[in-house]
Amino acid sequence: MPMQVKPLGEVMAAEITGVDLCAPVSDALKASLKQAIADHLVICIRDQDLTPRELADASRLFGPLKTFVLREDRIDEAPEVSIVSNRPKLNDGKPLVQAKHWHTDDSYLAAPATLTLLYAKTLPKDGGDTEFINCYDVLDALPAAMRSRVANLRAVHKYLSRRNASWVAERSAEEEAETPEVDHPMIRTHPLSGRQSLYINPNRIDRIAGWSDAESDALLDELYEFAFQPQFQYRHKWRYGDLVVWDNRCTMHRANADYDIDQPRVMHRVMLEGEIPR
Ligand SMILES: O=C(O)CCC(=O)C(=O)O
Ligand SMILES: [Fe+2]
Repeated sequence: MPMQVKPLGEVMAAEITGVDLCAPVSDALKASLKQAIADHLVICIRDQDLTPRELADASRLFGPLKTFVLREDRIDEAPEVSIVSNRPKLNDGKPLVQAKHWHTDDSYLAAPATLTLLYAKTLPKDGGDTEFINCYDVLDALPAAMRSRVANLRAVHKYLSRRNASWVAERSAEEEAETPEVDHPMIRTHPLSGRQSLYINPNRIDRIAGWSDAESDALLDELYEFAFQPQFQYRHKWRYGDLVVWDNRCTMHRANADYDIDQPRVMHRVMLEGEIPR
């Protein structure tokens, strides 16, 4: 069956069917998958049955993989795959929804992951959706006065930022040494599409480079309030077999915490090698 692409909403995201990532993938199919990500920012490849190693191999179709900073979350048989669970080892296995505030992955690094791949292993009966924001649309809709204020600014991103609202795992000394603070432009140009997006991360942005905390807070609060509007969002309802791939360069996401946390939710996750935001 040939690959089919069907948009999942008005804002972004598409469903891909007719693909088996465990079978050999031709160059043409690989190119079509990459094109689908460029066109839709988030894709959901349905009906996959992937061991961690198969997930890593499938992810490599999109580019070289990285290993996650936090050692504890890595899977032994495939170190590029990490576990996102609502019983995280790093919280002593106690129930907790990770990543429940808006963010883009990895922005505390100099070269954040371009794509993230998330594969559903165990899903709650209802809910546990992942929500996305289209940051191209956010920038396009930003009032001109606000856009000109952010035009040449850089934001300081940190693993544990002053403004962070999410639970973050403690790092070992080695992990901490790998994650010094960095700064990135607030308007980012996607190297493939050439389009600009608002590059913000409410979890990890500590302040605007060169600005006081108070001045930074005022502008960041305003930008976040604008960016979080529903017209920029897509909400993914997971099914078993879903492999969702998103582009961190032009989207944000969060795990929806509005479900019965007594039910386990476990995802396998891979990130692609990053690039320096420009
Ligand atoms: O669990 C989710 O829905 C999202 C987790 C997340 O933020 C990530 O894997 O980067
Ligand atoms: Fe994330």
